[in-house]
Amino acid sequence: MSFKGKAVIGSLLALTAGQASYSYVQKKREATRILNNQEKHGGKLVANTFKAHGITNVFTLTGGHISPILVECERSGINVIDTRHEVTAVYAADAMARLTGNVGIALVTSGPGLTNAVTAVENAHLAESPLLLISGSAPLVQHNRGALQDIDHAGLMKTVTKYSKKVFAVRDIVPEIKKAIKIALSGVPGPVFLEIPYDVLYSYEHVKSSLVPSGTCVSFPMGNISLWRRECQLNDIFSNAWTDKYSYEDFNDNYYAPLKLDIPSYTRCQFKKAENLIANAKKPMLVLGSQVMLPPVQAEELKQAVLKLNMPTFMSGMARGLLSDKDTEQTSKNIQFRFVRKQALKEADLIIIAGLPIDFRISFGRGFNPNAKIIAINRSEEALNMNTDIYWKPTLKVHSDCGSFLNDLSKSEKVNNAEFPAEFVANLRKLELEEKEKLAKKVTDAQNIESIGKVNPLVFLSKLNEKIQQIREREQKDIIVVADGGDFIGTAAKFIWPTKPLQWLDPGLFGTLGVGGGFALAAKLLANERKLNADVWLLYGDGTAGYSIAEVDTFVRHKLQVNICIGNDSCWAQVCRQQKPLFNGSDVACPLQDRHYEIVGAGYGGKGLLIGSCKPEEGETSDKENEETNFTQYVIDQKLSEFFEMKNKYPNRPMIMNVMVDGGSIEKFRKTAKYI
Ligand SMILES: Cc1ncc(C[n+]2csc(CCOP(=O)(O)OP(=O)(O)O)c2C)c(N)n1
Ligand SMILES: [Mg+2]
Repeated sequence: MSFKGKAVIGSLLALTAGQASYSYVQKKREATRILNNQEKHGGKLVANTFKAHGITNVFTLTGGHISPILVECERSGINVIDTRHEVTAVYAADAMARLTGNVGIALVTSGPGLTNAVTAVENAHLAESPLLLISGSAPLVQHNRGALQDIDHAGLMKTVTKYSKKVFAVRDIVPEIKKAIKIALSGVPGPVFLEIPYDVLYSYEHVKSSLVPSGTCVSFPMGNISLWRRECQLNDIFSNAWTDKYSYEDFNDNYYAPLKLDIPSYTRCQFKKAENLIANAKKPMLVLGSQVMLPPVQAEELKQAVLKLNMPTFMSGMARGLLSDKDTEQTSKNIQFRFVRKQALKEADLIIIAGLPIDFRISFGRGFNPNAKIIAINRSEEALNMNTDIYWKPTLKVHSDCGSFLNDLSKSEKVNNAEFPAEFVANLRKLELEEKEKLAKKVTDAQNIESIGKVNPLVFLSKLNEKIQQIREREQKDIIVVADGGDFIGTAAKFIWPTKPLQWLDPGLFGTLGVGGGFALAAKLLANERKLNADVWLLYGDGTAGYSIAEVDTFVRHKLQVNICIGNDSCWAQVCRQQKPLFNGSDVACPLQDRHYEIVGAGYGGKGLLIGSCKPEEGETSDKENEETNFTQYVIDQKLSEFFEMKNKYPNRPMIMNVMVDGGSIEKFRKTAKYI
């Protein structure tokens, strides 16, 4: 080798040695600093970041891997709400996000704690609900050494979230949470996931003493090398964890502050085009989906904007209740419609669809007037193009926050000066009233049918709605409804309708049974936190009740009155109704049995009431009185009064009303019912 070559190799070696010794000294120094901060731990950093992001409640089912977060959340005044199933914790975080516009938080333990939660995460994904799920995981220093629950959590969650990441060092905890929350709330909101290993969350002292052995029985040099590697790994996890650049104690430190969100906004050109389309329309209509409820525009501001736009308006998802009959009557702008969307879509010459993807909930765009101009507004570009190759063609696609666009449009002079001939609205109103009358007639007819032993569901639901209406008016109470089930729920949705925004919660696009316990939990907690005079009603199918009835225990422990009503037809009826005619009458896997859910609820500490008769089990005596009772409108009324008395007597206890309904009547009703 030439002298030059040797010189190059020599200097490279010297450089490497220099660097190695430099980093050795650095590591030594760092290690000393870590030793001086032995008790600090990642859980506190997590809690601080939550506080800085305005989080007041976190939902969980506990596990040793996440204890540091739970303890620090409680110490910093965040409500730690412990549930009976991880899926409930995530549903509750989802509902919290939908109701507050802020990110919802769920914390679960590693392995099965996380896998149990997956359904709820995908539910939030399809519902565009921003939540942050954090799970613990096996210690990094034990990775691939057979530790408990050592699976690839972040990999597992990739397809059901907007962002899924494993945190490898204490110094990354805060930046990763901030980034994840920003992603959850930006663009199209959705769930995000972080996996934080045990040794990133616990204190150095604990990790070192419990996980990093000081001796080895393997002989030199392998044993020593592996011990040295473990030490290095440990130092890496804690290196730069506690610097002077931020406060460990004070969550107001800028280090924890939220990042700026990225919200898509319309262009000037799109706005002008929309103004012109509205100005030239004769029969415009507005369809609102959940996205319109997202911040920054608040519900009240949006309501005023929609009233100003003054066109027939149809609300779905979280936008239900944005307008109520009362608002529209008071302003003499009778623009709220529920039952005639199909007819309106067929006849309108301008359809504005805001915040609703053109999916199955609006028949994929199949029924739109082919000659209508269409303005589609959505935060998702994908949604703006959905099914445009087959069923519909938008005239104007606006990739933007929907509330801001509608709000700004309502302030446009050109839009305000537009006048629409009254005929279109008048005709829709006539059809709407006809639909309402048809529904009322079905109830009247049902009242005349004898209901021995079982309760007629139409009569029951119209009575329940009457009672709810009275409470709204007499006691000035808000009523928040959570809907979880099949046909009984579909029927209930015809009768019970929210009169204010964010007062109706259902799973959304994923059609997930089981959301009830978690959704109701979040709704009641928030109502209490905001000191609202509000009742939460949880409407269940009997099959569906089985998924989350154990959460009655959670309601009891947290002193939350949720009013549960189970429409019990002893069947998975929605599936049965569709399966039987297609498969020669087969009802396989559909029948259930009469069950005393009111006793199950009471067993968990709630107060229960049975309405109608339940068949006795073998060897038990039958409930003669209930079996022979004719459940007329009057008897139903009495039973409901009994329920309301009990509810007033125990204001902090959950109530469970098990209503034994006549399934045949629901089946007949659903066959002829139209989609709301
Ligand atoms: C998690 C989940 N499992 C299964 C289904 C399929 N499914 C849709 S409706 C329904 C029946 C619901 O039965 P029930 O709660 O008793 O209400 P009903 O239709 O009888 O009123 C089922 C099983 C689903 N949507 N979600
Ligand atoms: Mg059922």
